[in-house]
Amino acid sequence: MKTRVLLEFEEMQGDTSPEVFFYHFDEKASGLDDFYYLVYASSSDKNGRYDIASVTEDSDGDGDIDKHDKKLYLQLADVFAQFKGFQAKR
Ligand SMILES: [Ca+2]
Ligand SMILES: [Ca+2]
Repeated sequence: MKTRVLLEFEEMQGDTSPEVFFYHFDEKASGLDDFYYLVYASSSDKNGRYDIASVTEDSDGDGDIDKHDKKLYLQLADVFAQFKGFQAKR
């Protein structure tokens, strides 16, 4: 199955540290509302270093879901956090 992932900043708790959302779509997705899986990452120190991820997918494709899968999402969130131009201006 081919998967597409959409990354988006969204603020969940109303603080100044946006969460990163990973929307997963398969090839049958009809639009942006039609994702089949959602992971979010959060920065507990609110410093753009992401250390909390919701339940994750088997991102490394080794057949299990473990801390390495979570780590990949967190690393991607860390990189995405540097795309300041994509974050909402307040
Ligand atoms: Ca937040
Ligand atoms: Ca895995």
